[in-house]
Parts: sequence; structure tokens; C-alpha cells
Amino acid sequence: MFIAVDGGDGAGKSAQIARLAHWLQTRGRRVAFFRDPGDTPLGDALREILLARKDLAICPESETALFMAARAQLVRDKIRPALADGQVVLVDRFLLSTVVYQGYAADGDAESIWRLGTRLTGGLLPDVTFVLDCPVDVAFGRMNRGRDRIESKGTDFHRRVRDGFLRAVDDWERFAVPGKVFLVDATQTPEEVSAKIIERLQEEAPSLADA
Ligand code: Z5A
Repeated sequence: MFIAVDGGDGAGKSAQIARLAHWLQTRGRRVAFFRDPGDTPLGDALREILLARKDLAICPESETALFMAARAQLVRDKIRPALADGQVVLVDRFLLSTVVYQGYAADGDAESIWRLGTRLTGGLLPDVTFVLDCPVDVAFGRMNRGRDRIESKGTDFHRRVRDGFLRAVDDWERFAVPGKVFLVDATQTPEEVSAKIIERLQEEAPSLADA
């Protein structure tokens, strides 16, 4: 099974993936975790360019292409082998992030980003995507570290990102995106958010909870 956790910066994705991985592992599941972009040599190099190189001008079209290249490599080198090995794959962000950050929030064409992105993953998309929703001021208030290149784009951009995730969930069926998507209120405590995700997952895939 392939599960993505996505959403705005500081919404709590990493924290929820760690909790979900622990829950699955205590039920005897083998779990592989990856972050997008990253976790391959090419992905790590592109991550550095995309997030750390504030000196480079990178237009939305180039950003789209670079995020997609990192993801294509991750799918081929890591995600497909882990799924073939029977592991539950958890990803911190996936194509939905490109659709939102480079699409809805940057006046890009969300539908064509879904199409191209799906081609470049060879048609592989998560079975289930959890979108953590959190107001920008709450999420940014949680982040006690420096801002990367994309986080530095300003509050208006990040409000468009939040709205973009909400629109993407609404447009899921219109764009015939495979897999299920669930919006999760991420303003609650980590324990409450985690309980909601696990409840949803058990409804979707009851066999995952078998010890
Ligand atoms: N990006 C893109 O533009 N296009 C793409 O296609 C892709 C990505 C794939 C990747 O950053 C950047 O690239 C991202 C989108 C863009 N940039 N921006 N802007 P990333 O995914 O590596 O980093 P991030 O999204 O900024 O992650 P993050 O800051 O680590 O946030 P998080 O994982 O959602 O949150 P967290 O680390 O779990 O929690 C943050 C803090 O809040 C931490 O202190 C927690 O203890 C705390 N926390 C977590 N949950 C809670 C709750 N429920 N209550 C209170 N406090 C909490």
C-alpha cells in the first residue's frame, strides 16, 4: 500500500508520518518512508538546488520540472522496489505538492501538472493521500528554524498554497485523480490528528491493522 501525507509547511506531516509508521510497525507491517524531493542521489542534489539555493532564479516551469525529475527517480529507485517487496510505503509529500505549489499557488495549470506528473511516475500515485490542513499563521508559528527558498516566498503565497490544497481536494474527482484523498484538520493536537488519520486508514484498509 502506498500512502502520502501532504499539506502546507509546518502542518505536521513529518510528525504524523512518524506516528503512522510506528502504528503500522507495531502491527507487524514493514514500512518504507521517503521524502519528496529527496532520498536518491539525484533527488538530494535537486532538493539542495530547489530549497537551499536562494541565489538561483528558478521560474515556476523549471521548479515543476525539477520536482518532477526528483520524484521520477524516487519512484523508480525506491518506491516501486519497496512496494514490490510488500512494504507499506509512506511518503512525505508527492505529486499533489507540485500541483499545489507550482500549480494552484503559482497560477500554473493544475490539470496539466497532474497529467505530466502521472506520466513521469509511470502512472504510480498513492492509494491514499492525507492532506493536513492548517492556517498559515498557526503552521508558521510552529516552525522554529530558518526558512528555505520556497518557505521564503511570503505569507500571501502560502495562503494560496493552503487554498490550493483545499481546491485540489475539491477537484480530485473532476480531474479523475486515482486513489482516495482525505482532508484532516491539523490544528488539533498531534495525538488527535494521528487518531483521525488512523481511523480513516482502518476504514480504507482494515487488513493493515491485523497484527
Ligand atoms: N515543494 C514544492 O514546491 N513542490 C513540490 O512538488 C514538492 C515540494 C514535493 C519541501 O519542504 C518544500 O518544497 C516545501 C514545499 C516544496 N516548501 N515550502 N515552503 P519539506 O517538505 O521538506 O518541508 P516542509 O513542508 O516545510 O516540512 P516541515 O517544516 O518539516 O513541516 P511538517 O513536516 O509539515 O511539520 P513537522 O516537522 O511535523 O512539524 C513542525 C513543527 O510543529 C514541529 O516542531 C512539531 O513538533 C510541531 N507540530 C507538529 N504537529 C503539531 C500539532 N498538531 N500541534 C502543534 N505542534 C505541532
